[in-house]
Amino acid sequence: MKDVTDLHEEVGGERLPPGQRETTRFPVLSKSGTPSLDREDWTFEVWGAVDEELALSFDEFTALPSETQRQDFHCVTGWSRFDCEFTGVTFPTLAERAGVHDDAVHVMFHAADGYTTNLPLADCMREEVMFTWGLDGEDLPAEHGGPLRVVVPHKYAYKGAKWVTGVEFLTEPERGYWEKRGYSNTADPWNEERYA
Ligand SMILES: Nc1nc2c(c(=O)[nH]1)N[C@H]1C(S)=C(S)[C@@H](COP(=O)(O)O)O[C@H]1N2
Ligand SMILES: [Mo]
Repeated sequence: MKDVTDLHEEVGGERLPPGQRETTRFPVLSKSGTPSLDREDWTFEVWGAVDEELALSFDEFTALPSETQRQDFHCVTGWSRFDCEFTGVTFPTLAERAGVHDDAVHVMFHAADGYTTNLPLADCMREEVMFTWGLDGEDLPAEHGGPLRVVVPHKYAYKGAKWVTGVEFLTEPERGYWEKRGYSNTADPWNEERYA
């Protein structure tokens, strides 16, 4: 299994980012409760600055080349959960499938509860940015974003959309739900970029 729990070395930081405490629990943080989503009646869409707009069923999505990674998870409210095992498709794999245009610079993730979150394309084109449907060998629980969520272990967890149903490739930066409401747009845990 690919282990990316050492990515803090890239920024010269400790494994536990400053101001965080480690927990073995996995708290749930959602702006408005858990939407009930049926895998049989679920579509994942890719649109914007791409060669091929996609609309994939859950079976089609999970048939893309997938892998399991060991990752740490850092919540902006101050807890970190080490050694999560996430199974899914990496962002670069999905991007390659859609064919991203040269003028794309930014990405907006869209979720079934109306949540959005944004990242520069360069922050997404990393092998540890994943669309995941499995946690610790089980289906990803609904409260943690099942059927499918995003994980972005080099950022605070609000950059990872639970219940993700779409990705939009943008030619200009835009802000998502929390980024418009006072959370940091950049969200680097080792630099404690929590609030804007
Ligand atoms: N769709 C959606 N994704 C979301 C959220 C949300 O409210 N809706 N909350 C974000 C926030 S603020 C955090 S800290 C993490 C929490 O993930 P968890 O509930 O699995 O711990 O999900 C992020 N992704
Ligand atoms: Mo959060």
